[in-house]
Amino acid sequence: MSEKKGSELTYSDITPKGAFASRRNFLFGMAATGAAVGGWKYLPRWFSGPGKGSVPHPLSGVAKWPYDATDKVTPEGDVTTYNNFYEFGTDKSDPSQNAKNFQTSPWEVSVEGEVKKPLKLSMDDIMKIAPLEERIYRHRCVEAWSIVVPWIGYSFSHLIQKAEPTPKAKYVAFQSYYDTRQMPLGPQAGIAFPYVEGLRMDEAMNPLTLLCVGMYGETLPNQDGAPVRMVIPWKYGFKSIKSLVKIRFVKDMPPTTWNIEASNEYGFYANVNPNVDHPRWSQAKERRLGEFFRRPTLMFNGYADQVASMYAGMDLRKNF
Ligand SMILES: Nc1nc2c(c(=O)[nH]1)N[C@H]1C(S)=C(S)[C@@H](COP(=O)(O)O)O[C@H]1N2
Ligand SMILES: [Mo]
Repeated sequence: MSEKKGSELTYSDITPKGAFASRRNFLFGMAATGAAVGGWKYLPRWFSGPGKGSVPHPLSGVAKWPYDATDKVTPEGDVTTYNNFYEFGTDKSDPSQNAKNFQTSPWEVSVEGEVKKPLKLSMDDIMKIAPLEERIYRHRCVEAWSIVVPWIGYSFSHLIQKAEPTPKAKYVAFQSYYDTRQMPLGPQAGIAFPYVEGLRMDEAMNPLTLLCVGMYGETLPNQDGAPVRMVIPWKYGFKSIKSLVKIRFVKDMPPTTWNIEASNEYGFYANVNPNVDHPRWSQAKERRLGEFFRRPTLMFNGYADQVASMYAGMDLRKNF
């Protein structure tokens, strides 16, 4: 195809998967030269039509982030078919099957609580808060499997700044979408919904904490948390809450789904820690999807330089 600037791309440029790869590389190359940032657009999910669910579509003008994990990126097909998203079923293959018709447009995220500026954000609003970046992060599930994913989003701190938390805000509480009409398997999952999570304010402000709207060059597939999720790469995967609808700034440590279900197994912090075993299995190693041999798990999932100082003086065996 002929080369166009990110801002010149039109709907007709939205191409099937294979043909897209070359343009994706081109766009990231452009961003690296500093030309494309700001030209991004959130393209509506029009092409599957109402009632048929939504399918991922390319995101343009995504800048390259300079601190990527250098591990081999996990094949997209693994990341989109091996999921935890209990609202759509508890088997790893369930979400890709059962989230196909999940309606994610229109979408609204409510930002509330201890803030000077409560917000009701549409996806278009969310896409405008900060320029999008592609960030390759390692992602480690508490179940000892891991993936390496090129996520698309921006530091959650940009949204925090927009909401202007008051000095009383010490934690951020997150809540996922939940509706049994769209998630009929939810009641059988054995855990309470809506799914809730939380971060301490400094964790939420850490530049690694990503408000995520896409992966592999496109908007998020439903099974990976469309249309907007959190990604917190130094914590076990269950902290990275999907399909966000509520962000509440609060005074006290908020309840979190897996801690509610089994507080002896899942703590609030959930920092990846090879030295603290899960009561039922070791956390020393992990299986990277697509690989055969297990690899050692790294402290803070390899992000210690960026995050360890936030936990200085804390007993990480107690605060697991
Ligand atoms: N709403 C919601 N968010 C969720 C979950 C879930 O069941 N429901 N599972 C969590 C867990 S345990 C993991 S490992 C990651 C998986 O994200 P992925 O499927 O995109 O790899 O999502 C997390 N976010
Ligand atoms: Mo997980």
